[in-house]
Amino acid sequence: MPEAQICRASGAPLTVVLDLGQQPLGNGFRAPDDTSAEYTYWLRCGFSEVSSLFQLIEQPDPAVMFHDAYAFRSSTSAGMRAHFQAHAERIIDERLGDRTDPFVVELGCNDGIWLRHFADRGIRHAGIEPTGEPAEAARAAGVDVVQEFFTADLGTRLRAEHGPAAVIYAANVMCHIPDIRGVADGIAALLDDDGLLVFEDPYLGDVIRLGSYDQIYDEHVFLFSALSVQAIFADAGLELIDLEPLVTHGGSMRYTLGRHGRHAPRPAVAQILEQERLQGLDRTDTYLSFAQRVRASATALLEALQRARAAGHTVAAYGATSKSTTIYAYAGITSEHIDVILDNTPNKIGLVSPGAHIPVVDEAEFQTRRPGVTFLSAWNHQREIVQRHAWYAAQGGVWLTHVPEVHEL
Ligand code: DWN
Repeated sequence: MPEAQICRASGAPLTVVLDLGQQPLGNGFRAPDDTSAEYTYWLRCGFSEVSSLFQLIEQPDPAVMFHDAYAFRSSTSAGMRAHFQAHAERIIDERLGDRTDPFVVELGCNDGIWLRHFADRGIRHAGIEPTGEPAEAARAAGVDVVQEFFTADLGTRLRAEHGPAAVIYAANVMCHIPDIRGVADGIAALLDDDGLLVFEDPYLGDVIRLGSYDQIYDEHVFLFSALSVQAIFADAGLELIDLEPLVTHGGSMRYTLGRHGRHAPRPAVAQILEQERLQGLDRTDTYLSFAQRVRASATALLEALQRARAAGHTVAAYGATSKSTTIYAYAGITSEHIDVILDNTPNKIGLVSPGAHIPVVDEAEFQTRRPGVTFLSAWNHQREIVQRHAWYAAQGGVWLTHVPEVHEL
């Protein structure tokens, strides 16, 4: 198992700031009758003040996590479909309008939620997607897929075959790639001289502010801040030219970079870098205090679920998320505390959750089961889920969340 006691970006020593113990794979859903030994790894986080990069010490091999039956599908959320459509249209209008035959690349295109809008308009593109079933779904949506991990070598090959890329995009992907320097080199090789690298990921500043430690799991080898992104891409000759805070996934940041000196950075760059220093995102002690809040949050959630049980309630979770795997394993939550997890992803239904082995059932069963208490494990989709099920609270059902602290909605 790859283990880094040194920072993957700077090579500087890491300080261990958070220990979440032995964990299964975040997306390691399995058949209820599967008795094979479950893969686990030690989820510890390190920090380097040299790069300001928050990262996992150990990460399972990418091939173990991102295989052909990779469970997550981007298009399960109507809110996310709208988010990616709006962004694709903005890129087409603002960035591609005056270009002749531009080439657009997305790293980790999953089921084609973003790139399908380029395919629909006949724009040359390539979706890089190593996992088989999501790649198939993207192809079915008309997307041209290259079924590989993105590397420096692939960046060079793509340029030789298709020419330079006007835009390289990645959503919730960059933070998954351990060889971040190799990726930066591949992007530098592929990007047009005035091209843009645009990517969005869960934002470290929001994780610290909200105590959303469930953003930490095997797939997220990094949680980025603007400070760390600036440090990572500097060696590849790229600089930050814009930053946009997003509400998606409970708090994300969209980073826009270009070749050094080719674009005037927007004022948001200096403002957010300064805000991050004020929040202490460049200091080890910030993460050591965060670790204490994480322990308290996990204990409070377990106790809330125990109280629900003691009061005789049936208990469900809403959303078979990768994130909740971290919570269940760290807090010691199992099928003794939660009866079922409701979810709308066809390939998760009928399986049990990683580690905790809680059955995943169709979200349509929410109406018939009417659990007394429902832990909103997909808290990042709160508005979409809670609004759609307004009947639940109206009939006395209780939503429970752990963000920003454990409380009833
Ligand atoms: O970075 C990642 C993000 C983007 O997606 C990946 N590493 C893996 C995955 O993380 P996650 O599983 O924590 O993502 P979500 O989007 O929080 O998962 C939501 C889950 O809830 C999905 O299984 C779908 C389900 N869901 C549902 O059943 N009904 C979601 C919505 C909105 C719904 O209405």
